[in-house]
Amino acid sequence: MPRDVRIEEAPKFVGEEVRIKGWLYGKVDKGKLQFLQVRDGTGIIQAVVFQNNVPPEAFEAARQVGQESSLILEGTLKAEPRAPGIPGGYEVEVKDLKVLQFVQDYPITPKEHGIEFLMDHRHLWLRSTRQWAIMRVRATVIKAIRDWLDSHGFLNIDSPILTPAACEGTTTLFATDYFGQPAYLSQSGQLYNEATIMAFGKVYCFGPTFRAEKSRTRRHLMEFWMVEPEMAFADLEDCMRVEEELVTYVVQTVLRERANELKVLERDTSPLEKVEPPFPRISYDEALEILKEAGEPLEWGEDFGAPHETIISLRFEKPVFVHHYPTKAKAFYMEPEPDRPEVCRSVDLLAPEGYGEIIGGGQRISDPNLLEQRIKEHNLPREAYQWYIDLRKFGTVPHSGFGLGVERTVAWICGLQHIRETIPFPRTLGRIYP
Ligand code: NSS
Repeated sequence: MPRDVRIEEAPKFVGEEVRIKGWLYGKVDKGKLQFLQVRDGTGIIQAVVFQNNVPPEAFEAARQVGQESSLILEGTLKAEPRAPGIPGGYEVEVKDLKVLQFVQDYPITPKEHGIEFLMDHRHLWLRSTRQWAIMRVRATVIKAIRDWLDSHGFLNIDSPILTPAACEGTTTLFATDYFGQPAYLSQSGQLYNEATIMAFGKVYCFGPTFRAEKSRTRRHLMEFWMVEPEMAFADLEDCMRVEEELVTYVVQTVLRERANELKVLERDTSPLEKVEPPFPRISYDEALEILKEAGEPLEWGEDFGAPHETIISLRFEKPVFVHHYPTKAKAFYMEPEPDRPEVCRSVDLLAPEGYGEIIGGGQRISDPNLLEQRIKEHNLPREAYQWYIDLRKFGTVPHSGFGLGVERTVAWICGLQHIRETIPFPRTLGRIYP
């Protein structure tokens, strides 16, 4: 009996009789020899169907079968250095073949398609090697994040998605109806994390977050995934140290475990190989100097736009921390620097090669009176924040945390132009299909 084998395990089963279940990716017709490229979700392998080796109906099926037909084949697995595939170098000498469904006119062909067409066919586009490679990197990024945090004393405590109030600002919320009361889709779990660290010390939440920003850029999604670690008894420096270790672990894990996928993406991995602690640290003021030298001066107090981040990140080979932003440019909960309250203990991490911000975070206000004052200054409804103020009244401690956007991180590691390819079914401005 042949053994069911997944293509990614092919190297382990050379010389054995195998059965592979998958779909036709491509085909070369050489008369009595049909070369089928078969994918099964874990890779692509060449299946060689020779007329003299298979029953006549199996050979006829191989001749007729079209792109994305579903099929099951059996044969001998061989090492063949010239065979294309992922990983290349293996082929199946087919002894039998059964087609479950003959497909004709699969809409996505090897020719070039426009992006709108591909996005309309996202449900099918995910089958192509490039999208396949990106999703496999994404899965590894997510797993590496969890592995690192789980093994460094962080407890996974998830935060609610339906929330009564804003976290980052009210203009970017998706509102819904909660039995007659307004409710909003969460834009960050941070405020809840600040409650749970006082119960568990170090935590992280990891889930989907929602931003109703009307931004049509290469970096914005309406729905994206964010991991948010939060730590009690931690200051801005502690926060940066955790960020650089976590990001390094994620990048090195992808380099080690997803080399085939990065090859499919034609990613030059040399910049990624340089990612290791310590990352350079510059202040907001120093960043303004860089922008001035680059001929893109910015008024002190303004937050960076994507072009500014690109200029700064291109100056460094590794991800770069920009810390101590102007207090007025950041959220109400940022701890002001005691000797210079016009700047706060905030930090963004900008990815190299022009990618820009992948993490935002910093140290939170721990004094209840200062927090109340800030809530007032920002015109936020005090009642909604009563529980958040309570946290500063019952055993307050210095604490810090950050949020890393999964999709921006995947875009950088994969070397993609646009964030829309980093999530299976992207929600962008003007698109919620499929
Ligand atoms: O708005 S952030 O900068 N920060 C927060 O939400 C904090 N409350 C996180 C925290 O300290 N716990 O967003 C953090 C990251 C940001 O650096 C991006 O990588 C990503 O979340 N992000 C996005 N990715 C894709 N699309 C959109 N619209 C988006 N907004 C933020």
